[in-house]
Amino acid sequence: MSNTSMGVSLIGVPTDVGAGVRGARMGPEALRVAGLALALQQSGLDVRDCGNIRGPANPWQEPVDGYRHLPEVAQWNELVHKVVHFELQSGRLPIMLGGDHCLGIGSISAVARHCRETGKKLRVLWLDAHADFNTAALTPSGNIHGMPVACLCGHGPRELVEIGGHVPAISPREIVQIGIRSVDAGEKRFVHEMGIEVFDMRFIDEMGIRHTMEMALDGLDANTHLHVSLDVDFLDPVIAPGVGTTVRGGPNYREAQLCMEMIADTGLLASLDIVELNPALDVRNQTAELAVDLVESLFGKSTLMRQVTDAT
Ligand code: B3U
Ligand code: MN
Ligand code: MN
Repeated sequence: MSNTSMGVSLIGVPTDVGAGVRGARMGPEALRVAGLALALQQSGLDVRDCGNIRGPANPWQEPVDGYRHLPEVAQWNELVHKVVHFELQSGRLPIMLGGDHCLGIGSISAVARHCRETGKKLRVLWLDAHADFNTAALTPSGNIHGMPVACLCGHGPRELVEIGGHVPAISPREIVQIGIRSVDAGEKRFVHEMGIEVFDMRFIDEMGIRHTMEMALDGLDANTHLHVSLDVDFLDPVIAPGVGTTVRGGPNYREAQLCMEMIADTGLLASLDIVELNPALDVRNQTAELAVDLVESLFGKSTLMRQVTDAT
């Protein structure tokens, strides 16, 4: 390891305005209690906990014109965009502790802006049970955590699509989805129409997680900024019950570990979201502890075997 350790910044975003179930607002604290900062320090990183962003309360209202809480979602995402962009400009690796997945709009628009400013290529790995590609016309719920990928690709309300000033914030070619197993009918058509690369659970079942990750990570080079957006409902609910919208049949512990280790092996991880953790639905903080465990692997903690092999 080099003598200047990499700086990572934890950014707590305690809100569930984009979700249909409340509780993800407690996600940042649950991750802290599970020892995220210490685990990263022990991986040799220079960790700064920036504390929590403060934003509007969850008004807990019905959807209006197909969107629930649009003004509040826009405010939170504007704040996230600013903080994530600032940390990237400061040369640090931002880890956004959600919060629900609507916050991916602010986070990833900031990452994309940073890539444009620095001439980097962007690859987003969207690890999720859901495609999060709904629009006001397609959504069954009005919950904006089901819409961030569509918004980032330019399909959504002006307030969200224009965050960061570049529309669309990302191209569908820059994102790869992994672990998908719950997609609404209209959403499915739209995902195909937009040409998003999706490695769903059927693909993982047939090809295995190793081959899936090899394909998802194909074409990266030293100039690529790799962003991971980890929706904790990506994981099988047997190991990760603390999420608002569980979908059975997700990656198990070993598959999830290999997924993280293969991302770590690229050496290109440059920003991360951990979202949708809902401590109100968890059992003894086990889902937060699992997330910390996986994040350690994502930052290169691997088995003794691998270290011995590397050294020879
Ligand atoms: N597709 C559904 C359900 C959903 C999406 N993301 C989550 N749930 N977490 C919707 O409401 O858009
Ligand atoms: Mn999601
Ligand atoms: Mn999800």
